[in-house]
Amino acid sequence: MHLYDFAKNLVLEAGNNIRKWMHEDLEIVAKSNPNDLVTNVDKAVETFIVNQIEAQYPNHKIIGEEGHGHHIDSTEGIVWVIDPIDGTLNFIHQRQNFAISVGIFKDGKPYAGFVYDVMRDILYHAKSSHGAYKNETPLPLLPSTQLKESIVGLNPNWLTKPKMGEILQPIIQEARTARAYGSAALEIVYVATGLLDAYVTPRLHPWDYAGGLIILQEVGGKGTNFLGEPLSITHHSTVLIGNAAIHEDIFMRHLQPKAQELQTLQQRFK
Ligand code: 2AM
Ligand code: CA
Repeated sequence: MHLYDFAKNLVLEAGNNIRKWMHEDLEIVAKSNPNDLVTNVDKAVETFIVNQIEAQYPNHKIIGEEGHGHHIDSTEGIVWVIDPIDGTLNFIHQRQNFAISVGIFKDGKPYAGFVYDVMRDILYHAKSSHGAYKNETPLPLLPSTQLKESIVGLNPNWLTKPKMGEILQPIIQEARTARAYGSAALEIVYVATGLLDAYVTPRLHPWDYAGGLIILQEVGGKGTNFLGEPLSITHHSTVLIGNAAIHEDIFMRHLQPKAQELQTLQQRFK
């Protein structure tokens, strides 16, 4: 089977498993802090996906949030970047508004991206240079918007952080309004489908954005870190996502003038 079809089926099957497993008792464990939670389902879904890939493609590398390949530094060959459940707090509290995110890269270049909104049964997917789809419907190229006429996605917790809050507040003040959905992967595909015009966040891991990024690029959107550099698929980063025009607008007027301060903050948020 073709790699793209294999990955697509695998993501859909993993979503089926989540819908089955979520009705059993959830075991919830805190990771780095009391609000950074993981469940037995996150781990079981990652194990399921990794086992299937390893059985079919033993030479592929796999980076997964729940413990796979965190040592991987080289992007040579085929690299899968996986978040079994993006939006774990939504999964625990709401049992909805979470996604499976999978990005596949060939020698560091985007090959395919999948973001599966499990409870709505909507698969956002894209193969590089072949366009992006919401289920079977092709997604159109994004229009250009300026910040003042735009909706910006942002986790409001960041506005409470002293230094980063000061950098982000003027962006939100200038925007038409802000929205938060609690799953970075979904927020990125919401930019790719035009529900949001931009998404800004000071700290994401590659598994949060790898899948969404490829979908975004296929509709002409842009994703970089706050310094305008390409997003890493092996290390975490600040993240600025948008249609090409608003990305430029936010970067040039709000972030680039603060590049020195952001350099320092970027270290802190690592
Ligand atoms: P998760 O649910 O897979 O942990 C919430 O605003 C979004 O940010 C979610 O996609 C969440 O992913 C991610 N996230 C939460 N805490 C994070 C952290 N400390 N570093 C990076 N990403 C984080
Ligand atoms: Ca996760």
